[in-house]
Amino acid sequence: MNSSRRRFLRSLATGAAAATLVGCDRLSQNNTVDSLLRQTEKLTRGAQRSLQGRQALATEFTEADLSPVFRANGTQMPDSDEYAHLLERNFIDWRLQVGGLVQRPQSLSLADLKRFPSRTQITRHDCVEGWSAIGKWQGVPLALVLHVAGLKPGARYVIFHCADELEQTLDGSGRYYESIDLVDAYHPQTILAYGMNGKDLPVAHGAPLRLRVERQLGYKHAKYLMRIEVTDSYGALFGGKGGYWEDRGYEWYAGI
Ligand SMILES: Nc1nc2c(c(=O)[nH]1)N[C@H]1C(S)=C(S)[C@@H](COP(=O)(O)O)O[C@H]1N2
Ligand SMILES: [Mo]
Repeated sequence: MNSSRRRFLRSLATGAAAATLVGCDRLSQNNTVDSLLRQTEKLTRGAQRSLQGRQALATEFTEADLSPVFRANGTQMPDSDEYAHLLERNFIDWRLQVGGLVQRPQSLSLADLKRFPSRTQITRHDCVEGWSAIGKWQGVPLALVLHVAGLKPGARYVIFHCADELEQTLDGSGRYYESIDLVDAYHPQTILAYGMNGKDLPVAHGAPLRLRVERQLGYKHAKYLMRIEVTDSYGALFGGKGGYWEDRGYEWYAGI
């Protein structure tokens, strides 16, 4: 259970205990208890609201709403020999590594991922650069992959390591990566997508696999996934801010 959910459940329990006290005159006449009850109520409401806020679903659209053109942004073809070889063989040799704070590290082929139950969703993608597009995405819920791997105690974030260097550097510091917390990781619309608009995910949009994390802005939706790492923090990775664009000044939580 993640910490915000734990906090929420704890506040519910406190709230319930407080509610049973409300009927007791002697106690409610006491000002301290009274203000305590009011505070608890406020806390419960706050926790509930923020939790519902994070867990609410993004709007889903219909086939009729699909954008005729879905722009590709950032990397549109990773510039490495490794990626070129994977693409040449139609990603037969590609594996998604799942490691870090997990009980059972995984190495999953595209065929493995397609054997999981899949989810299809038509959503609007919003890029900070000021454009949006509606697309249909098919993939495996991240929650199912995490369930198979099994989280270890201390797990708080999921890091997505990508195949592309958006900024070409000698030390590899320009490699694209992203991170989300467990609230988003277990959100029902958070999927590892291998299909777009009814076809295999095109190279320009992140083949063979990309993240869809529908409650957040475009740059969180890491393309060209190679490795998923479960961690207790993201501070030690790259620039320490949790993502390629975050390291260059963007918000880590890019909620929409
Ligand atoms: N690996 C990788 N993921 C990435 C990017 C990138 O350059 N490399 N660009 C991000 C940005 S800013 C956006 S808006 C979306 C664009 O997705 P699209 O090319 O499918 O439109 O991917 C995001 N994920
Ligand atoms: Mo973007």
